[in-house]
Amino acid sequence: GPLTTCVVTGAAGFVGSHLCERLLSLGHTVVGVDNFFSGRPENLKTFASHPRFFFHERSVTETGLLTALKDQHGPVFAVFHLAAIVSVPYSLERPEETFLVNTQATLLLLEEAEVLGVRNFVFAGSAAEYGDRDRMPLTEADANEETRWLSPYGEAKYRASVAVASRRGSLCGVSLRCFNIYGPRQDPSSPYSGVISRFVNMAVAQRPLTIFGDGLQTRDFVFVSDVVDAYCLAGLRDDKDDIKRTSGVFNVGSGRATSIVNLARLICRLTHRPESITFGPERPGDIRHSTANIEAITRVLQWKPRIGLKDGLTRTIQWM
Ligand code: UD2
Repeated sequence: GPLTTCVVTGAAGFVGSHLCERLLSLGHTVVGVDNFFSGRPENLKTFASHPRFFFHERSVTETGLLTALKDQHGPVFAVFHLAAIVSVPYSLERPEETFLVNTQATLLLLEEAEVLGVRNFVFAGSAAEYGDRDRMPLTEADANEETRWLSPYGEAKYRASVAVASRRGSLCGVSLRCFNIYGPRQDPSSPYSGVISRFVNMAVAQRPLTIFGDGLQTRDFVFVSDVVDAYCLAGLRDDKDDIKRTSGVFNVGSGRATSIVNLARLICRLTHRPESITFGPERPGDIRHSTANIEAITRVLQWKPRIGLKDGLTRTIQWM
């Protein structure tokens, strides 16, 4: 495809930083935005001084942000909007702020992008949009107005996803509903960090892995480079792909269920540690199961996950 200028919000985040790196390596110019609310400067280290990378420490809630970026860097082909309040527990404490950042700022950015002639707008959706469900796997239509969300985070992401996916104009909007993403740069230090970053961190430190509940709850784990593949397929489509350039929402997952206890055992094995696992109380607000149906993204974007769990864990362990 042609070389473009892309805006990545949340550029200093776990996924955003990997996306910037990939876009740069494909030859694109990348304008990164992050206010370091949860993003970390160290995530930018490997590409901060790249000649085609430009960084702005700003919030996506600032009006006229995209216009200012366009004035400075020229026409923008794609906006990858990953900046958000990313913590579910924080969203329960601060629902208004969550809707302001995760929903309202997205709607304003979307409007501005359309006015500025941006071709593709790709949004970081979440499996949290589905709330708690019994029937697996989850298909895109399973999140709807009847859904009972477990957090403002889930509802705010849902509202933004719907707005992005219902775009019918010159701008194509895609929401990628990501399941449990893992890989290098995922911060293991908070109690709400992803289970894989926590388990790998504990195993490497020779501490026991703590399972919340019976460990039979399942999740759909998808490696960060596979998620970056999906972002690029959605955001870099050009005119030649016009017939296929339709707005929509797509699950991004492995399509496989892994129980937390099997995950813990596998991480012990891959780090050559004896199985040292303890069980604690179930975490409040936890959903039981979560598995993605990935037929839609496979069909429309020809995306498929390439890194299996064992391979992805090995890479994460090496990074740690
Ligand atoms: C994920 C997302 C969250 C939201 C949610 C929607 C991450 C990090 N979080 O939350 O943003 O989209 O999905 O449903 O991707 N666990 C342990 N021990 C630990 C840590 C976790 O047993 O030390 C369990 C935890 O109780 C849960 C499972 O592992 O049952 C996964 O937890 P998580 O925090 O990695 O992700 P999840 O699915 O709650």
